[in-house]
Amino acid sequence: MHSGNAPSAADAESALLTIARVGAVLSVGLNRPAKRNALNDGIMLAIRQCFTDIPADVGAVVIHGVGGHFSAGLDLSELRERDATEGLVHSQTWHRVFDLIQYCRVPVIAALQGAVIGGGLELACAAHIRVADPSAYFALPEGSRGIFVGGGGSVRLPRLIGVARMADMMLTGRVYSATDGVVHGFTQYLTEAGGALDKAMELGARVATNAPLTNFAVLQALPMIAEANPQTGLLMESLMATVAQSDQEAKTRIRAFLDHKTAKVRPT
Ligand code: 1HE
Repeated sequence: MHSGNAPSAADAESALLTIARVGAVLSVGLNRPAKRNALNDGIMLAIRQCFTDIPADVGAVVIHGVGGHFSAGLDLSELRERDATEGLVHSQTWHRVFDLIQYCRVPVIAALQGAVIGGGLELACAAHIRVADPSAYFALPEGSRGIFVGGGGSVRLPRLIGVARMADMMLTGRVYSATDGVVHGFTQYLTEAGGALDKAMELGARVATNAPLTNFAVLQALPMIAEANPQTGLLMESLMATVAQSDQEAKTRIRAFLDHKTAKVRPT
């Protein structure tokens, strides 16, 4: 359990995930530390179940790795047993599970430490915000294992770091440090040692207070708009802006600002 926050009575432990509620934030821990949180079929099913059943009063999810690592990626011991057809089905299953994260009703924040490798990096890419501590490192050893990414990495990762950087990682086995990771777009936050989970929980608590329509717009509309042709995108933006600002929540919040009852924007 992360420091400073007592879990509620609704906390649940399962073998493959640790799940805890801290206020409006659901903390989800990958829990195979002896295997560096390698992603086997069981843990993928547990993630699918967890993200299918996000309680209505949860406002953000933080996903992290139990032990010193986020995830060593695909459980390679399961790969040995798959033929080509099973491989396709497996990859598409991963796509569906990670889509549940990307298109989650609430923001998902990944707290990263240690190995963020292969499928572990693909999982992290499906989150909306990534926070790393200095121990985190990023790698795609698929190239040296004779395989390819299969969890949406070739779609999501180039949008963060660019195709050339991803190709280099896969071809040469290049490993990026946490410091390089924040510079090159793998993550948005770099914390002090051991601070990723607490920072992610702090961010989770904050984003959970946003107007639900704002979070919807950022999670569901923004990525679609960014991929659309400009004219379609601009129209979608106008429609989304109109829906958001006509919501009572927006009116209340803007009134609070005009009445000097809410925080101003200040430089950091
Ligand atoms: C694993 C896995 C795994 C560890 N599958 N069992 N991913 C990789 O190619 C990364 C492979 N793992 C490693 O390079 C290292 O294990 C780590 C850098 C992550 C950690 O090193 P270390 O020294 O802390 O631990 P370790 O002793 O190597 O591993 C501890 C145990 O975890 C050990 O098992 P044990 O029974 O001997 O104790 C390891 O075998 C086991 N383990 N990683 C299975 N990945 C949808 S496509 C996605 C494609 C990919 O993700 S490819 C990348 C796969």
